[in-house]
Amino acid sequence: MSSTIDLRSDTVTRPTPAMSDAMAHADVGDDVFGDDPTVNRLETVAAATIGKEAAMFVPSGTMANLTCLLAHCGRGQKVIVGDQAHILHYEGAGASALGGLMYRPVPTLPDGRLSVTDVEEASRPPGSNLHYAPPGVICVENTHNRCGGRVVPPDHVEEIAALAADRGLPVHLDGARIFNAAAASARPVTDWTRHVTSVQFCLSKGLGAPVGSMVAGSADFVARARRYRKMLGGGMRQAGVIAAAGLVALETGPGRLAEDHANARMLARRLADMPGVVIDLAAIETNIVVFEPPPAWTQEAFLAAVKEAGVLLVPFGGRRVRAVTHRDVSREDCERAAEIIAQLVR
Ligand code: TLP
Repeated sequence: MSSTIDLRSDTVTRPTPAMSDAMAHADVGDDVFGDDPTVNRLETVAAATIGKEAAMFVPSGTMANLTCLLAHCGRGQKVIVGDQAHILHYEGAGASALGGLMYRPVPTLPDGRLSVTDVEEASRPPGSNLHYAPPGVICVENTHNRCGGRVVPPDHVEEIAALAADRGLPVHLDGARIFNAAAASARPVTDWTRHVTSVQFCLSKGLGAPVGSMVAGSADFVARARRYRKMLGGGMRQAGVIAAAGLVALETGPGRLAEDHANARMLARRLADMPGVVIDLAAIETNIVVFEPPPAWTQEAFLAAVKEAGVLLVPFGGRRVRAVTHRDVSREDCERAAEIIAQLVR
């Protein structure tokens, strides 16, 4: 048993034996020429699973979101995005730095939904008024990372999509953890994806693959996104080696997410019992646990102390810290992490 319990992210999982085996024996070709059979199979399976016409394998969620924004918008257009969105906070401003796009943040509600009246305002067509940047795309996120893994309900996505359709705008879903949303609500992922024009989801988060994300949408859209993937350096040649692990992740990952969610709930309940710890138990819906250490601790001192004691967490804005459960931490690991934190704050 490893002595460190790594709860920094669900991105830290190592390939399972089945993934390693699939990677070692992957049938490969040159994916830039379109002839890597394993990548092609992953793209076909991913498109069918997510309910879209076509899909494209990309190295990361960040590149997935960026190819989508570039494929939806032209220079000088607005990306309407929640003010707590991953796209806004953690993706290096790629859309403005590389694409000449403008992020137009709108308020995110505590449960991860967007303020619809603000989206309405931000997406208004400029008409003949030359002052305003024209809107290019509206982005939603699910599960919502900075809101603590909240599940954004399908009817909210439907509402945003209806508004977008009125304005002739596409909707992009950052569904890095859409399978967690599906598992937590016992609904198919298509309950969300059917409302959006494009979606990205990560193979390398809860699903447990070592690398990779998928972009999905219409065949025309994905063809456009492929040009941007190449432009960004994401044409990966014998990528079947990693796509093979992605196929295993897609097959075996969704079915076990409930376990991560139960572990997160257990950890959250234990934290809620610790004096001074600030946590909203009602907000724990999936595998993300956000909390504040007792006031006697600075965030830095708390993170350093838990690390010293063998538990890795990450800072998460303000005084908040984040723990994420995943395939490589067991129930016992999570119980031990709770015990370690309890002893520290006692
Ligand atoms: N999120 C990472 C960090 O960047 C914070 C994590 O540990 O949670 N969309 C969402 C909603 C994400 O949470 C992430 C990664 C991405 C996109 C980007 O994916 P990668 O890391 O593959 O570029």
